[in-house]
Amino acid sequence: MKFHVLTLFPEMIAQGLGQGILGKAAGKQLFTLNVVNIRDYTQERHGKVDDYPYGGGAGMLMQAQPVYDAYKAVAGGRKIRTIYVTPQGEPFTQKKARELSEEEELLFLCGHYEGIDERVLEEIVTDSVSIGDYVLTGGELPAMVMIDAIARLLPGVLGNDASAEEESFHCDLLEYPQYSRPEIWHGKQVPEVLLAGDHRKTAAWRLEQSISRTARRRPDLYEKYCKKQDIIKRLFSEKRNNIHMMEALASGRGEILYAADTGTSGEWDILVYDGESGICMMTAADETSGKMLAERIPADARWIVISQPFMKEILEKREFSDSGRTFPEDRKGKFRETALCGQMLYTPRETLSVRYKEVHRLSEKAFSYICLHYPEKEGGGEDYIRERIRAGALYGAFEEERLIGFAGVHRGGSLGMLYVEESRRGRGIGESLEAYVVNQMLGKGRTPYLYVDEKDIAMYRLQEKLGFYKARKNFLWLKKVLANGMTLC
Ligand code: 9D3
Repeated sequence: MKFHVLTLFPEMIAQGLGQGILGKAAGKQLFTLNVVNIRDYTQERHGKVDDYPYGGGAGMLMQAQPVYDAYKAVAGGRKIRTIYVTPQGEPFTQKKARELSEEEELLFLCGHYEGIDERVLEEIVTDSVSIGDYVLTGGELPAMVMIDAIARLLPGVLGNDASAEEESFHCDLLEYPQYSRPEIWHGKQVPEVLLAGDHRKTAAWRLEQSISRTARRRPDLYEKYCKKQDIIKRLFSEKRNNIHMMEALASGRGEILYAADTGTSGEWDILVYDGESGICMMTAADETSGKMLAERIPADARWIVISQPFMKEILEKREFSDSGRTFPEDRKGKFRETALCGQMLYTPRETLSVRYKEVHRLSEKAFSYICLHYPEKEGGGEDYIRERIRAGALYGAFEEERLIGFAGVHRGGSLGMLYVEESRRGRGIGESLEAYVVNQMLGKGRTPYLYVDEKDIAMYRLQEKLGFYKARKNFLWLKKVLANGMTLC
């Protein structure tokens, strides 16, 4: 990633981002930082870059010419995602940070005085972003805040362990209080439950603390959390059919885009979207509801999972718009059927025994091996595999240090990507790989579930042997295909 910053105070940016974790990451070339002094591009004699606003009013404005020339010096003829940091921008969020972290190059424009001449903003700015509702003296700190939040998402900046940790983070609630030695400080005792070493009781206490803290300090988040929990509870009555939505919501990745109990057929209208994986999940009470839900599918959805045949007709007939970030030239797409699957889940809380001992989390050394053997039809390509390795979501079976098979967790939360070399099959290695992944999921408080090709009887048998149960319904996966034939994961 390349960050460019246009500013009147270049030392501030270089100083602020040159320390600590980000300083170290820049030293390792995980990103580059190019700070440009707008004043270097003024055409006025005394380095002047500001003037009075037409129409009057307090203060000065930055003029268009120096800002534009500084921009041109960086961008040349290219089009760069250009973020104007301004109190009038959209709020900066973790979601925005994630979105911007996928760009190759970002340019931040820091305002000063009362702002910048609107005409230059119209020509160069792609996003206007604020860091919150309070008044600062300039855009330098906000730019640094945003670069910090984006850079820590780049591969290698925090290291593999930290990103693996992220998957278990309960993002709807605030974190619980933590304690370290000594056991008593200023007469205050560390809570008893944390000293007893009972993993389950500790987890329950922490969750309770998170909930009460969130209720007290962030009523807005607490309300969202309660709404989610209520829907998870209702989905529970048909757990096998609904586990994909329940897991998306419980893990914090899924958002409820629509939920209503129409109460006639026993089915409700639910639309859940996991923006991290681009997967949309839904059930509709009837065709009328189905059409209404189809209207609400986000433009950046890449996949849709359905379990009602009538939804297929509705979805395949429609044209969907695309957010256009990746293929700006062609913004229309249609959803096309890819695979019909059984959905299976593992409900016991007990971990499985892993008979084959040489199973470990994979590193990037395994990348080319996985690319070679991962079935293309499951879809994703090399970028997806690299992302999964970096997320710590892929595990391998080894024989004398040599990789002979793998399994993992998809971005949407389902288990999969199972492969064992032909010459090593029939020895329970696949079973052990899966058991290992199941145990990892259980350790994070997740319910393991997966999709099996509807016709793959042998795979059903293997899953049943491990303790998985199949949902009554079959699940159809649809993938967005754009007008120019491109697909994306
Ligand atoms: C008199 C109008 N002011 C707006 C409330 C003008 C003004 C105040 C502060 C213009 C610029 C600034 C400096 N702030 C930023 O550039 C800024 C900012 C902020 O102040 N708060 C939150 N996010 C941001 S992003 C850039």
